[in-house]
Amino acid sequence: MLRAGLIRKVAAGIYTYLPLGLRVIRKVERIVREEMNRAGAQEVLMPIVSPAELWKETGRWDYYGKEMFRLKDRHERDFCLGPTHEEVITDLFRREVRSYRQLPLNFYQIQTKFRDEIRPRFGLMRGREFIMKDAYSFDKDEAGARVSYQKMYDAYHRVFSRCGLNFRAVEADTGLIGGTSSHEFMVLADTGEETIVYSDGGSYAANVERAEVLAPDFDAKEEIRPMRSVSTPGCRTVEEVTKFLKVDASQLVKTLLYTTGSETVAVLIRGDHDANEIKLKRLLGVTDLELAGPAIVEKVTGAPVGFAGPVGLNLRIVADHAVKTATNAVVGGNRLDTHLVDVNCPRDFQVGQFADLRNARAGDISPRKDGVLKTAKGIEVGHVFMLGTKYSVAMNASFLDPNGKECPAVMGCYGIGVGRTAAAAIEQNHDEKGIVWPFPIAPFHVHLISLGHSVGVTEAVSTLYAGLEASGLEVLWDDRDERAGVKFNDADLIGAPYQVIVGDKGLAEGLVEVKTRKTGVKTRLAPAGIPAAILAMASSVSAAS
Ligand code: 9G3
Repeated sequence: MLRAGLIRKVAAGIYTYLPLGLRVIRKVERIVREEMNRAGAQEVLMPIVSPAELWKETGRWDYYGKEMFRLKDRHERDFCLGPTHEEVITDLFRREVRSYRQLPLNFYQIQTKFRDEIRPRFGLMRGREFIMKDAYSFDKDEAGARVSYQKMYDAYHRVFSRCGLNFRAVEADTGLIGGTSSHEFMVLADTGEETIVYSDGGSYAANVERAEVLAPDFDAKEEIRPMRSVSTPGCRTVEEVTKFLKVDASQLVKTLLYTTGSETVAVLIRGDHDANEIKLKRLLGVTDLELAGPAIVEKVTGAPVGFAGPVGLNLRIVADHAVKTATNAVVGGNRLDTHLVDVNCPRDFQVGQFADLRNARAGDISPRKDGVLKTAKGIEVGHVFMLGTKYSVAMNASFLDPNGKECPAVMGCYGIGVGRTAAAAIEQNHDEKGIVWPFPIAPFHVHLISLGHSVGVTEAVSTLYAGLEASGLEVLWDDRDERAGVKFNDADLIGAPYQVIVGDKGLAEGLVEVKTRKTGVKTRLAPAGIPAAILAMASSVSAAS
């Protein structure tokens, strides 16, 4: 995006959209706007500066830290640059809506947000100032909210299909925003920050943060051996212990100590599995959770980090389901350079609660029993949330139901990262030469290259330009006094779906060259037929996708 002249950095995570970049952004916005309108949502535009008072009503003014960009006006009143607009839209609702007759409602805006991310990176992929389409629905009950949610879910499928993207809707965690359920829309790309798991049967897909893992069924074939203490000098990590004791990581049970702000909890996870802190937060009912530091580990286990174990540990112990079936396992001995082997639950240690506490991984049984799971990387470009009444209750945004009873609106919220969608399209559509724009969001459809400035070429080019534009194709004519090679490279970099190259040699035969950027295929055609030829090629591609 920098080399092709789409954006320019102004500060960390803050960018100017240059003409070419803005054309792409506007195309994504138009598709989003059309699909929001088609789904019955009404466009509004809220201010980027929002008053602290509203955020104090929901407790989020105090909950959020440095990520919220706070500022004061000349009267020293507190404001923030809106990182999202649940509070502002709910305030509008409570002022304007009185009766169930006015419901359902869905308001959306395409507007700039600011989140003072600790490490903005990868340009528009994770910026601090960014354009988001955010929508908020209000219904009289859960059933209505589910209808509003489904309308947005379907609209999001149309948006990302129309952008020419290969994406997947996956079950996702609702995170800090609260609410009952959510889906993320992931553009599949190996450079994606998110990990999704999906079943090869095709009916299950989830962000690994959310992906369910079925409890393994118990098959203790192995005879139980008596527990023994063994010396494991300097063996702290799974790798070191498995190598020293010549056992497989699945034979180990890791004891992870977490502090929740109110207690220290021991979490048992099989050695070859990864703990899922989002599942753990949900089980413990906390929002703040972190691994205990060495001092706490030493205090509660009597041993340094690396030797913690459940046997004789006087702490609340929760464990992942897979620990239940671990037989003759290896655990930390709660003493320096010591591990215990042939440890069995519940003979040698008791677990307060078994739960799904690990990350799903490739090869796991699909929770929908439709095959096994695979994993892929993705870029989150959209997120839809069933919010429920968290904000309407906090801000007393209610309506009178048919019996005149005051009821809190049941809400949903829905977001699309407009700039991130454009960046994700490039992640999914590029080659070593540059961008290969999907036709619907390409800054221009045709890159017209004139070789030299002969009268023949100049006339042919202006005729072609007019003909292409008249057929609805947007044309970028490279009329620079540059060598052919430079023009070809820049055309490949900018990535318009089709290139039309006009030179004296071809014109001598009454032909002009058309190159398809995606395939590199070149065809030589008579100029008059080129607009129709390109339209035909474009529609065959979109029909195929
Ligand atoms: C904040 C800050 C950062 C935030 C939020 C609040 C993320 C926050 C989640 C959402 C949920 C949905 C409507 C559009 C779609 C997403 N980062 N979120 O609420 F104060 Cl500093 O924004 N909102």
